[in-house]
Amino acid sequence: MNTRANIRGVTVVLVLLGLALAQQKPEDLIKGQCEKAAVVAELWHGFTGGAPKAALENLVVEFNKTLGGQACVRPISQGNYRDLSTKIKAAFASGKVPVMAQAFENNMALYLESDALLPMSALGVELKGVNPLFVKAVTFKGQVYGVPFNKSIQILYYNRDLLKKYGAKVPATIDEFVATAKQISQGEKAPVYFFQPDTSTFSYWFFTLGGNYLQDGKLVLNSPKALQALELLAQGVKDGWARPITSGFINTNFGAGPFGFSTDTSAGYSFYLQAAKFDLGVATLPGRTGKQPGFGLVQGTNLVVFRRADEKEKKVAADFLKFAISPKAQAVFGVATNYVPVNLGSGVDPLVTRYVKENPAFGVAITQARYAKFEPALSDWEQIRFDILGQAIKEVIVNKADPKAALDKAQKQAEDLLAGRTR
Ligand code: FGO
Repeated sequence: MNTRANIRGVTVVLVLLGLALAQQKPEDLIKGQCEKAAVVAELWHGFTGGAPKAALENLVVEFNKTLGGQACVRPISQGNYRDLSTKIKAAFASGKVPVMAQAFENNMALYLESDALLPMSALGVELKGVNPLFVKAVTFKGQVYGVPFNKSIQILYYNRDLLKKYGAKVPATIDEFVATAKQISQGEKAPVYFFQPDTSTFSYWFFTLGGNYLQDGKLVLNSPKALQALELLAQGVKDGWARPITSGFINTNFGAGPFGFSTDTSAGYSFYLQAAKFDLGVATLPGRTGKQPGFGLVQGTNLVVFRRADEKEKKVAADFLKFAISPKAQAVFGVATNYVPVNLGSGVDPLVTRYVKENPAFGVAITQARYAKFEPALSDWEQIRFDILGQAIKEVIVNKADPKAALDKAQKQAEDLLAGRTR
């Protein structure tokens, strides 16, 4: 063969190899693993793509390898998180529940109202080594009903290039944050704090200003702290330093203007990094004082097991849950996604320690997780956070409604809902 034919030959081999590798997508591998399995344990999730979905699938591939083709876990995306809980509620009605699903704490409270979840003790799943803060969140009436799996924490994202241009340092307090955002926005003639006018973003400001959603066991949405948090955001828009992002994720809106800051989930990191045409920085959240960072909202979900599922599937699910919260699995998953490893043992895994050194973002999420708050685990909270409080925030930020009136209205709507008057 002459050189050219040789090169052509090599090219053909490389192309074929490429095709073969391309077919080895985790999704396809799982299909193969489940092909002849007698037991298929479905895991319904709310990841739609990117690093989180891929990392989950990679974990499943590794787990399935240990089952030798007899049984398998099959992850099924049901859309986003809210689509997921809607589909699960529909599955309750139709009777076709999966064995496993992702669930927020308030989803768990709802599912528990119909006694739909198995306690971890019944499955022989122990949560030894799991961050107690996350364990507490899945504990209802003294029983643990799920394992924390993909738990995120809000962090501060910033544009290092822009900060450099204005000789600004990373703000450590709310006052510094507002002053810096104002300074840069004036220079850029455009608002540089990107935020989604929703309950997640609001919760960072609310918690950091000292707010609490539950007061003496009662849900309060219109407290003075809530008003202060909402007014601060509304003022930011009025003063030209805060830009509301009303559709899509912040990382899909970088083109909307100069991005300076956001206060967003750590799990967004891989998406931000991919979309950013600037030097992306991350830090712990600005605090009320300089003494400690602000409080980040814990989001992301837990894995739960449904009582009504097939017994053989439950056994596979139990083994998968044990695997999913192991220090190694959490280290691999956390490094890939910037979710906070739920197992404290992951911290000593060389994968994590090396990664923290090389990728400060991951270390920031782990540090910020020490300053964390949860939204209330009320069974009606999902509806409240999107359709009542979330709506009120949008009314104020987008339609310029009066903050006090909007929160008072939200409080009334929530009370009516909780009292069963509007269901
Ligand atoms: C999301 C949602 C809830 C509840 C909070 C609840 C329901 C919030 C917030 C509403 O896993 P997290 O931290 O982050 C998600 C992850 C996987 O999709 O990556 C984030 N992501 C994805 C694509 C992208 O381009 N950029 C990006 O950042 C994604 O947000 O969860 C945070 C966002 C929201 O979904 O709009 O949790 N949330 N509490 N959802 N249903 N119920 O009680």
